[in-house]
Amino acid sequence: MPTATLTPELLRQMDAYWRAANYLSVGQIFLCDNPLLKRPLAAADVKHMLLGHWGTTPGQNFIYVHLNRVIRKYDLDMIYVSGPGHGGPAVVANTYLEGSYSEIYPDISQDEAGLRRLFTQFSFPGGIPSHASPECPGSIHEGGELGYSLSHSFGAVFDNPGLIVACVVGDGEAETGPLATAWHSDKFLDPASDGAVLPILHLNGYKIANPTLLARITREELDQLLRGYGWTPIYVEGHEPAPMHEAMAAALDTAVERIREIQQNARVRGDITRPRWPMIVLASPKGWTGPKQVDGLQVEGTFRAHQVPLSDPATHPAHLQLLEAWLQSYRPGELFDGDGRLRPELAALAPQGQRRMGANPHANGGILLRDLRMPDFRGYAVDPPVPGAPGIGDTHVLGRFLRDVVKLNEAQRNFRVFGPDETLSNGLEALFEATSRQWDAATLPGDEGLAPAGRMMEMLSEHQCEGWLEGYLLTGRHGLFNCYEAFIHIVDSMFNQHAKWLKVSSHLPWRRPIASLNILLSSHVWRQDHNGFTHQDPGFIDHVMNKKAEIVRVYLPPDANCLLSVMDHCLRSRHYVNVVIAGKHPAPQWLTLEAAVVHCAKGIGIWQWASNDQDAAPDLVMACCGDVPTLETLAAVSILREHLPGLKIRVVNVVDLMKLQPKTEHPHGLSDQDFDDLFTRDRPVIFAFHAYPWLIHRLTYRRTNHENIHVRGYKEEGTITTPFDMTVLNDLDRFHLVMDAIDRLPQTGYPGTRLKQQLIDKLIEHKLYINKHGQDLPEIRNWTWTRGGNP
Ligand SMILES: Cc1ncc(C[n+]2csc(CCOP(=O)(O)OP(=O)(O)O)c2C)c(N)n1
Repeated sequence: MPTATLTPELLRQMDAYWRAANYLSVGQIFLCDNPLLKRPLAAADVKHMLLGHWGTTPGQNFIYVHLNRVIRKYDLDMIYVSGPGHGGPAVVANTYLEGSYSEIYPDISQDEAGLRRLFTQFSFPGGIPSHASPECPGSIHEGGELGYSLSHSFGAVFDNPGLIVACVVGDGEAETGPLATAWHSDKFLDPASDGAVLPILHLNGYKIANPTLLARITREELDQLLRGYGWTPIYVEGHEPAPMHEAMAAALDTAVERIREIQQNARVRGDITRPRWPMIVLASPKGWTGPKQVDGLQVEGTFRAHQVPLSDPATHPAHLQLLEAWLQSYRPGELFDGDGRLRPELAALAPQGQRRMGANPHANGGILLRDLRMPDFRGYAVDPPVPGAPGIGDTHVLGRFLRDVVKLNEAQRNFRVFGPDETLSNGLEALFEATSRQWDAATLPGDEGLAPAGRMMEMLSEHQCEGWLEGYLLTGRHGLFNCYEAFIHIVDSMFNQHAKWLKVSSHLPWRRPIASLNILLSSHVWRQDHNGFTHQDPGFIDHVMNKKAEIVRVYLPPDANCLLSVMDHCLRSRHYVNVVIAGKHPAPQWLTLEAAVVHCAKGIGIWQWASNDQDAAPDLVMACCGDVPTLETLAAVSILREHLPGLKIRVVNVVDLMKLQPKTEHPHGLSDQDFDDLFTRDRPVIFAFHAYPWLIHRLTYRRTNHENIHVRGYKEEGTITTPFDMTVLNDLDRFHLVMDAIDRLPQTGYPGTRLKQQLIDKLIEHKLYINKHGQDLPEIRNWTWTRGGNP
């Protein structure tokens, strides 16, 4: 429908700018020379290896030039998220045209030589990847793994009231689980204190080799779907450039004005009705403006346009001709001067300075990052009168510390806690003393802890929690994701992508470090008594360990004071993924605060107070990592010291799992000498571990004493049973640990054999007791550390 949004002159210029971006995109995919087509295109001008995605690119170029117009018209603070990030040529082309690219990479200058390098570097060894990768200015979202664009965008606008994220959602991407549920993010946005997300559903109809679902349902169904998610769609549909420019300009004006109106209503008039935010559906041909037909098959407007539509122009003269005609169809002579510079009247269409989406500081969050104001964690310490004194549950103690982190940073609004539905269940109830769960949907009398604005974000989608937090961190803020240990696996893949982003960006000097992604795993494998087997899986850390050592950290604090010390460190750290595993159930407290601080600083250490090898080499090392394994180890040590008092036993506790790796593999790793000092070169080591046992072997296989390291951990035995029985099922209990030790210590002789027989009897007694009483033996429930049986 014709509108008067654009003057004919502006329409002509915007179309030219779009053609320039398309020209640069095709050039990036195909050319290594002759960037301005000053001479007829030759086979030698074409790259040998053609990699990239054309299909999505012209649509994204179209969106970008139109966003530039509204940024200028309304002076918007806007960034661009490319859901189908494989349209990398589009974001590179546009940031190049607006000048932000050359500012960061002066070698890719705005002239003919720069153009040649721009084209050659794309998807080329030593060059840049084909996605909206960290190398690309203005990007906070690589879009390689599809599905996270909307949640990243929402994360970016939380507590950024002036920011609008224009988020291009691929219609294929929209089929993924994470994206499908991300539409609901609109119920978690506070129009008063957060910014806005403008989703642009790019309905180009196809994925790699299939049509997309959203393009093959009726427009009415699509409309109902989007409205059902709470959005107000505005449709822009067609393929003729001129009416499409008109329609897109009008749609964007409507959307921006509606966003402003919603924000005004909330901010000035205090209207807290949940808004129906605008979004745009852009239905345009896949591979728009590209070759219509290749080798007799339709390409434009089909799935065949997805990647490189001309397979090998360098060896295929007809394809070379098609490529030249395609490039010439953009009339580069009208767009660039003889030196390869964008003509000034076109360059003037781009926003200026930091308003350019490639130069917006929100997309380089480290620039905006401010330190958290941190309470002194020592003020939250528990004070165990003796090692092993009962505690209320470690995360409950941590909750008080986090509550005050929230309070102290209320004014600078740069800290949030994310979780699927478990912040309470994970023992962080103290947070509710300081803040609420942000919730913009309806509330009913009797609801608790919900408010239009709050520091906690809870939606039963681990994908949203992770994605929101990533977006929040990438735009320069801080946060924590708390999750049941078993279900963090749901975001294994998102963790991968974020870790990759961190690795690559840490090597780009212009990208400043961002706050670490902190993941607190509670309700862990050993204490899922009421949920049973489905909720028992400690394998996330196996997965985490695959990532670059410079990025990942894994902590298993054995008690509340250690947890406080670890979390204080994590919240201050930069550019890591920190995984912290902690219990929420009442559990013994081992270390005073001072001892905990020293222990956590070392990351691993001998617990002298539990050992008796001070005056001689140990006969045995009892190592533990994790709260429950630590308890079972100390209980085993007390049995050994009582019954076999001649044994010299060393207790080693591991908080920082990375200490076990060689120094050459991880910056935290112990040197071989230090490792041998702790674990000896030849004595048996019984290692009780929180997670799957093979991880410890994987980390220590190069160590001198590896052959003698005997690991007990979770071996996929679980059900609803008592806490102690969970350890028995997996041979991690104190009795098995003692028997393991005896088996490796022939010098224990007959007393050892006799003790072993007693413990076998004990295990039978345990089974009979729990089957009858439904709880653990009193001597297990009431066990306390008595210093090796000599209180
Ligand atoms: C999670 C995920 N699964 C599969 C792929 C492989 N893949 C790359 S592009 C693509 C199709 C994308 O379609 P759409 O989102 O509509 O993007 P566009 O058509 O604009 O290229 C697929 C399946 C991927 N990148 N991520």
